[in-house]
Amino acid sequence: MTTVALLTPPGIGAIAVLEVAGPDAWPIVRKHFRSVGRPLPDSPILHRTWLGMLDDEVVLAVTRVVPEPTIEIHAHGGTQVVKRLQRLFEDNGCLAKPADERPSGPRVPVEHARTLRTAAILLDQAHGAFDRAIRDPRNLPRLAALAPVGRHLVVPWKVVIAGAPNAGKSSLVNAIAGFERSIVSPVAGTTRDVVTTFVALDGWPVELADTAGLRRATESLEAEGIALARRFLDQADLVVWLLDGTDPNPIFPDSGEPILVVNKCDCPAAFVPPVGALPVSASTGAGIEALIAAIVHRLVPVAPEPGEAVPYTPELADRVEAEAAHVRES
Ligand SMILES: Nc1nc2c(ncn2[C@@H]2O[C@H](COP(=O)(O)OP(=O)(O)OP(=O)(O)O)[C@@H](O)[C@H]2O)c(=O)[nH]1
Ligand SMILES: [Mg+2]
Repeated sequence: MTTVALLTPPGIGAIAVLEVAGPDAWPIVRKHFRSVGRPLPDSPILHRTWLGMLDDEVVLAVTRVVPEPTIEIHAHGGTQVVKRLQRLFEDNGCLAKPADERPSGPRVPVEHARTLRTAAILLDQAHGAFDRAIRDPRNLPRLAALAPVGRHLVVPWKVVIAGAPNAGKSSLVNAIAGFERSIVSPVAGTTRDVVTTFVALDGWPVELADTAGLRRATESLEAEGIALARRFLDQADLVVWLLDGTDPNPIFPDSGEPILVVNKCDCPAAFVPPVGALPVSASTGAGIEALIAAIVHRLVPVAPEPGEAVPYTPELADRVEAEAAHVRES
């Protein structure tokens, strides 16, 4: 049987590589390929390449002749080009090999990783780390402990920076991001919309949301910004609540378990900081590294070792947690 398989990951890339393998691979390629240089010989020659047209412009490369001819077709990477080539070979009697022949679980979405660290974890799973581990029920507790990481290998964690107007929320986002993402001004009520910024914290993908200062607004535009901020707070994986260290009447959070931060520690304090609050200065950068470490610790209490199994999609994470809970209760 002659087969056709996509070797490159699905999705848009510069180049896509298809492999046609089997007894009829060479006759089918010869029938449809128009060389722009030397013509194709009657039989494939190992490691020989040709440039030409096969529906679109492609490079042919013979990668094996025994036990069966195997030809790589390097084409432009658009999804339509790939689909047309796959269809051409299927119409000529080739069997389409699924891109994903992994025995259990969905395809590993390596191409959607946003950071090197998450890409490395997803690659470990593409090489079978999770598939091997899930076969042994003794691994369930550890897999369940890594489920929170598994949920965010592709989708960033949402961290909302909240607090009173003028506390320094926008300044803090800029200090963490390392560039001027949000407008900073001494006027209370500067930020109206929610401004999101993608950052990698210790290699983990995080979306920081800078919000409108939470107070009783006197005009409707600011009130809308505050309502939007509250919606983001409800959906956040973590809230960083900023207190203005120079404000004698700071506003404290009314619910949740935020990381409490006292900003403007470069100025004399106007109140005794609450126990456990982290002192920072968004202006000088003091305390920012410790704050990033605290955020990472809350988001990723357990990090996988290199090569370790991780349930790599939200669905697998849910499944593993449910199975681990079931085993604990039985
Ligand atoms: N001394 C000092 N000033 C700061 C610090 N962080 C922010 N500021 C100042 O505080 C003022 C308010 O800063 P913003 O970052 O705009 O505060 P915000 O919380 O985003 O304000 P709103 O968007 O209005 O809610 C600006 O004048 C900043 O320069 C700090 O660490 N130290
Ligand atoms: Mg602001």
